[in-house]
Amino acid sequence: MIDLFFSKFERCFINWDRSSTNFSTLTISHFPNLYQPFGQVPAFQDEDITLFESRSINRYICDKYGSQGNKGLYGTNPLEKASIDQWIEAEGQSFNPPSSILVFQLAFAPRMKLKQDENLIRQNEEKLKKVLDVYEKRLGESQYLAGDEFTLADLSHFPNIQYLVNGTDRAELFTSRENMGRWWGEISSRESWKKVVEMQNSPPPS
Ligand SMILES: N[C@@H](CCC(=O)N[C@@H](CS)C(=O)NCC(=O)O)C(=O)O
Repeated sequence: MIDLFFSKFERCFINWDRSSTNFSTLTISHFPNLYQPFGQVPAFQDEDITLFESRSINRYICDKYGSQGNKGLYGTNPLEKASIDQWIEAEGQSFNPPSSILVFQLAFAPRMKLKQDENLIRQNEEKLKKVLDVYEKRLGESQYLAGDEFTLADLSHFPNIQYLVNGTDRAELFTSRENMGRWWGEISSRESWKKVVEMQNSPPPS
């Protein structure tokens, strides 16, 4: 059994039975710092190891369990892996900083009844637009970020885009760009992603 702890707010975590491709959510009573040194989520437990940092967790799952699923998700040779890694890094270092601020300010702050910071929103929208111009060019050259196959590089962008497209009024940041809109339409209609969204929208487990 593999546990992906997703919340220190007693919300839920994902319980993955390795003998199948099924996931289920469970509630945990607490999220001890034991699992994640910064006290954040996610953390990942597999047998006797515990990992933190979402992108490292993703790479580990692909390397260790690739043969049970999409074998090419994290590439099958060093060059493919490097091509995927460069876009995972672009996500972590260029895309995530402005987009995660926008997710918090636009999607979460209103739900948490927190005041939105208009300056921060404006600044990060400008930053994100510049990053998306680079993505738009790239997605005009290949079907997916790392080439013509769907990979972990594309997958790493799902969560923030999902929030911004479906949980805020800023969808057009993505959908108004021709290549980006085509790419998002394609990847977000994958059955596996639809299942994740369904789980995310379902009430917390009791
Ligand atoms: N770089 C870390 C970021 C972890 C992170 O920022 N987690 C957020 C949720 S997405 C969190 O736990 N926030 C609550 C807190 O910091 O108290 C990763 O990708 O795993």
